[in-house]
Amino acid sequence: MAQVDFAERTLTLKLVYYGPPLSGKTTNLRMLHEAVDKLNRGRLIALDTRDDRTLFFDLLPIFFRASNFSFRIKVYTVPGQAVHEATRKVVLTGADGVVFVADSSAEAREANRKSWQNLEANLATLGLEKVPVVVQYNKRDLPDAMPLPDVDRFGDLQRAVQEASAKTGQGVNSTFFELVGRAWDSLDRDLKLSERLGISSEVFRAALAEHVGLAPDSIPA
Ligand SMILES: Nc1nc2c(ncn2[C@@H]2O[C@H](COP(=O)(O)OP(=O)(O)OP(=O)(O)O)[C@@H](O)[C@H]2O)c(=O)[nH]1
Ligand SMILES: [Mg+2]
Repeated sequence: MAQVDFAERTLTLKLVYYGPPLSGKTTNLRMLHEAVDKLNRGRLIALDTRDDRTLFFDLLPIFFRASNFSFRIKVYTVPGQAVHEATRKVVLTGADGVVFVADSSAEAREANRKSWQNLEANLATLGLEKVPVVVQYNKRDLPDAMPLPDVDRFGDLQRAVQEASAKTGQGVNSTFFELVGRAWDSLDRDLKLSERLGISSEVFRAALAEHVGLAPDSIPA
């Protein structure tokens, strides 16, 4: 759950990139790191083995101010490999929002489904069933990417999905915006953030856009 300190005027959000092995979670974080103004980010911590598989987690801290309030966003990735189940649970604890990075290839269908089930089970165990989850279909650039109408919507045919080719950065920022926006809306419902901080959702989104290198008018609705 987000940490809000009304006296100190700080809000800390925890966001987690989840998904099957090699779907591109760490790549999303690396491209996000590139996109964020140097003044608004901390060091990207990537803990991987020699073959680039995430061993523990990655972390990118992002911070910015809006209306005299300090926002801190801690963005994590989990390791996708099955063997790291305990780590995934620890990283997911206290999340305010999740991006599920699915692999667009037809061959990855089963791996996507297994990871989705694992996410749902862990969210339930941690009491996080209401946390917003944004689904991203990554690797749209590869020839074996499934056409969008054919991709798994994980039990909700109306579910919106984000398209990305994280390797080139395409779709990375818009996915992040969708997630942060939905995390804000969800916390606003629970904690009356807009009212208590005197910051509207639009002002929050515009300040975020300014600091992660997107013009406010290009933010997806
Ligand atoms: N063609 C293509 N390759 C990608 C894309 N995104 C990631 N990759 C590649 O896929 C491989 C795995 O990417 P990672 O970001 O390390 O995957 P991960 O989800 O963090 O993997 P784990 O940490 O093991 O769970 C790397 O070789 C990336 O360069 C993409 O959009 N297109
Ligand atoms: Mg990784």
